[in-house]
Amino acid sequence: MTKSDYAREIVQRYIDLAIQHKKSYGKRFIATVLQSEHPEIFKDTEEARSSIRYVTGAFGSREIYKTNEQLTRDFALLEQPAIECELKPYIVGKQYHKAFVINDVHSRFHDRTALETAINNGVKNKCDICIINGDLLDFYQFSRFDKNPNILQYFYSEREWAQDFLLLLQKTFGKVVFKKGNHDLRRELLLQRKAMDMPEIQGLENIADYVFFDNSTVDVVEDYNLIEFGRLNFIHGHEYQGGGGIHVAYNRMTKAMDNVMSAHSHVTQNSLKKSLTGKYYGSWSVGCLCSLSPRYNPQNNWNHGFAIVEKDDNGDFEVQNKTIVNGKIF
Ligand SMILES: [Mn+2]
Repeated sequence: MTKSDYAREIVQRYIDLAIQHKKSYGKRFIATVLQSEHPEIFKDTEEARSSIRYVTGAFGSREIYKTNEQLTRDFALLEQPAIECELKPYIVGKQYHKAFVINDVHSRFHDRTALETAINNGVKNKCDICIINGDLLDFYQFSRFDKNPNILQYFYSEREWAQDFLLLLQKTFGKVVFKKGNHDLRRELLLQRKAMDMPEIQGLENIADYVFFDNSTVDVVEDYNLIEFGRLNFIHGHEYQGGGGIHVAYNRMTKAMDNVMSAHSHVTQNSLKKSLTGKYYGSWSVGCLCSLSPRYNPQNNWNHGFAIVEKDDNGDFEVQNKTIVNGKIF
C-alpha cells in the first residue's frame, strides 16, 4: 500500500463516521490519527496531513462538483463549528406542585422586610420548591460602574450571605432551583476574561461552585436556559436584547409566543392573549426583593413582589403574581 492508499482509507473511514453521527472531522485531526496508526510510514503529522490533503484534492482540483455526495464528503472533512450555548431547558420534576418564585434579590442590596414577608407567604402557601429567577447576587464589586468603599465592604461577605440564604431556602422549601441572571454572571464573565491570561484559574469561575455549601441540593441553571414548570416557562428577562419597555409583560409575551414568567424589570405586570385557535397565553413580570432606591437609579417605578405557581399533573397551572407594598401583600 502506498501513502495515498492509507490516506484514502482513513479519509473514507472518517467520512462514514461523520455522516453516521452528523458531525465532521478536520483533516488536521485525521492526520494525527493516521500518523499514530502508521508511525513507520508517516514520520510526523505534517507528512500524514500532506497525504490527506493530496487524496482529498486540497492541492487544487479542476473537477466541478456534479453530485451532492461530493459536497457531503467535503463537509464531512470541514472543522466542526464552535457551539457557545447548548440550549436545554431545566424541567422541574413532576413531584413538585407548588413553586415559590423570587427574583432580583440583588444581595446585599436586598430588602430584608420584603424578603421575609415573601418567604413567610411561601411557607403559608405550603410551596414545595423555590425557584430563584435570576439576580440573587448583585456582585457590586465586579460592576463597571463607580463604587463606594463604604458600600463595597458589605460585599466582602457576599459569598457567605449567598450560601447561608440558599441553605435557609433549602431548609424551608426542600428544593431550590437557581437560574442565573445577568448580575449573577458578573463574576463569571470577569474570571473568564482573566483566565485568558491566567490559565490556572480556568474552571473556578462558575457561580455554582461559588455558592455551593455542605449538603446543598440546589440546582443551578445557566442564564440562557429556560426553566419549565409544567406549561410555564421562566426566563430572567435579559435573554432578550433590549429592555422590557413600559409594557414589560406584554412585550415579553410577543417575544416568547408562549407562557412566560420573567424578572429583571423589577415591576409586577400581567398580560394575557387568546390565539386564533382559542389558546390562551400569559406573561407575568414579577416584582423585585431589593432596595427600591439604588444609587444608580434612585427614582424608578419598581415594586416588591414574588409569585406562587401551582400546577397539576397535566402541566396546567395557576399564577398568583403578588405585590408587596408597605409590608402588605396584594
Ligand atoms: Mn437582571
